[in-house]
Amino acid sequence: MLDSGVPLQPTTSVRDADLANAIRALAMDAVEAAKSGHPGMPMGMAEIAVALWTRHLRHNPAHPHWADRDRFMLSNGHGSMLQYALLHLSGYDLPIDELQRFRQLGSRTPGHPEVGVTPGVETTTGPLGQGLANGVGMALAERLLAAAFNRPGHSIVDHYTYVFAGDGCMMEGISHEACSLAGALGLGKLIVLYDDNGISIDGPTSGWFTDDTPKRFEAYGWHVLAHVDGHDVEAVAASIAAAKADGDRPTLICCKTIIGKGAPNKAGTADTHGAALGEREVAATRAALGWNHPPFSIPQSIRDAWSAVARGSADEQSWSTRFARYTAAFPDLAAEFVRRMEGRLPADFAAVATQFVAAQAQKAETVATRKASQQAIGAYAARLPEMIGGSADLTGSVFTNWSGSTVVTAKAPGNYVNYGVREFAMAAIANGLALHGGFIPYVGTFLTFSDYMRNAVRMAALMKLRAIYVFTHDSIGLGEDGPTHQSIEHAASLRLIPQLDVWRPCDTVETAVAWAHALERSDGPSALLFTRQNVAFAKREPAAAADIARGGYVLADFGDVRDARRAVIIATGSEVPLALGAREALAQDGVAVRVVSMPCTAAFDRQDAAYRRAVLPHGVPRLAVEAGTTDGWRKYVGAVDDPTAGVVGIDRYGESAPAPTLFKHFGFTVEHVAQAVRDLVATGPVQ
Ligand SMILES: Cc1ncc(C[n+]2csc(CCOP(=O)(O)OP(=O)(O)O)c2C)c(N)n1
Ligand SMILES: [Mg+2]
Repeated sequence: MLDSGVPLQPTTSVRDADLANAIRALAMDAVEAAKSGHPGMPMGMAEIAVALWTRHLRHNPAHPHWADRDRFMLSNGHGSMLQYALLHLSGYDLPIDELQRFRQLGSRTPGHPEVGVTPGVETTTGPLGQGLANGVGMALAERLLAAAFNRPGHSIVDHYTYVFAGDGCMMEGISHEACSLAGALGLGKLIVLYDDNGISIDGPTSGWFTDDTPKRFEAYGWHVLAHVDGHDVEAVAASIAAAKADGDRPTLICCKTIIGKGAPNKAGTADTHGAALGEREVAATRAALGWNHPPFSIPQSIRDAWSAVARGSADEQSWSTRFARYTAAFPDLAAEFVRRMEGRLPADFAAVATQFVAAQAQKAETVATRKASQQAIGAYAARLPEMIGGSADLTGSVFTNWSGSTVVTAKAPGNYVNYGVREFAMAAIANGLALHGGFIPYVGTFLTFSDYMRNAVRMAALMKLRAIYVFTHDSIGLGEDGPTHQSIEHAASLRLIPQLDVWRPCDTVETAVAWAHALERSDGPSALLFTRQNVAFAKREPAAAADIARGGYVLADFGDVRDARRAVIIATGSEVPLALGAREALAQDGVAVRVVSMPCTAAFDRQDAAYRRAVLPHGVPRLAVEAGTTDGWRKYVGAVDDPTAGVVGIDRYGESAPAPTLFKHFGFTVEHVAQAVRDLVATGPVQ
């Protein structure tokens, strides 16, 4: 294995018990200081943490972003003090005063671990089960990156992914989705340590969680090490060694533990789960453990034994030496590896995108926007090997594949994942792929099933990950499948997620721009909403095309209508052609209409006030048209009691019928839109 030669086993006389008790003390004292937090899990997993962090984990506290470090994730994120204690003790830039400010405003020790806030935290956890799914994504990333970059005699990608998980993670459905896929893909370098303490918030889990977890994971095709004593450091360390020896299957190590171990009166009870132990129990715990040090005071000998600084630096150095040899042998590959890990697009990508957008404008094709999306994927993925696609068993409908797609299997690498019908895990695995580095994940399903993925989408936004969601069949326009499949509130509700860009493009050109924007963006995820049905190509001037990326722009202006009263129609996606049609119809009546296409409200909101004012002038009646809930559009058109503000939308569920019938039924016709404008203009003040 990739060994620097520095022994992992601590050579000092400090006992494992002292190492574990240092975690216990920091956890209970920090929770006590905050009067808030979860001491039970860190106290119960302390020996497991000692086994992993002092015997196996390869990481460099001085350089948390070293590319080939092992990844560690705390899926049971409520035990955040365990991770903060480990980071502090092993030598990360997380001084003791940060632990003293646990859970306080502006500290680097937030309530649950957050990537980007605390050095060494690899993913944001807290919503149970998702860290586990992130781990599946990380292990998949390692596998695929190794296949792409390693060469005989040159192993530059070769690390493990370790996950701590609790009963809550195992109960959550996403653990089934993610671990089932991990088994099918044979992710042998994924090692999960399960904190099997039989306790969750409501008490002993025997009343509501009686699965045979080892058998469950064996059925997934995992390597399972059952009945390990989670308080025996040697036993856990040996299990991890056995897990590493099985390269073909992910491993679950079921560690029997006692929650809150060390607390004489509360250990083994749910009382330790999520509340400070209290002064008396803390004192009793100190006495029981023989831990006679004041709060936040760790003896130097124990600090020295915990420190991973020398070992980590040596490990990274040994990797750097190997990477230097690799660079000499394969300079282009090495540069590409660095580029991908830094998340930089190739220098010519902007030109590729500009050219593709221009070509789509030239072709002026009328297609379904899901088809336009597939064309964009083909154009961009050909230049971006970091794009890793996939869908939740709807590839033939959502068109997330392209001519260069090769499917990932247990035996072969590729750039396309058949996630199966597992939307939530798909999104959380995508987060893991993005977090690992080296990949831009994009995943697809029907827009209405975005609800299944929602919290992972939210986590991607919170973590500012470059993940891309292809959500097709975006309205009643999908037709006969009916209301279960027809999105009504989904576009509006996705737009509520901060840092998520939601695009609903109207044609091939807007689709090409939306995709480019999603790929170029490095500070958050993007949801791309596409139609099942064809949408007429919208001709536009080059100046208008240049403004698409601003999220909202003038597609067709007021024009020359004699004696005109004026109105603005804002539309998105498949409703843009209706707006254009209404504009023509209204010109006959002496109403001059500007059509504003608004594919991305978030991007529009980021424009300066002058631009926004220029696109949506004050004092002109406004109508928004979108086949979805109306509330969100009030922000752009005006309040419900404003007679010059209107929305043509749908505030009820859809119906089963052919799409043209439904559009008519719900008022999405040129005539109805035109009439809505006439009503606004008639009731509005004379301009
Ligand atoms: C998705 C989700 N639902 C609910 C919670 C609230 N919650 C936090 S911890 C917990 C119980 C977890 O039990 P377990 O994993 O066994 O943790 P332990 O008490 O053993 O530390 C719950 C319900 C959450 N964090 N995430
Ligand atoms: Mg538990």
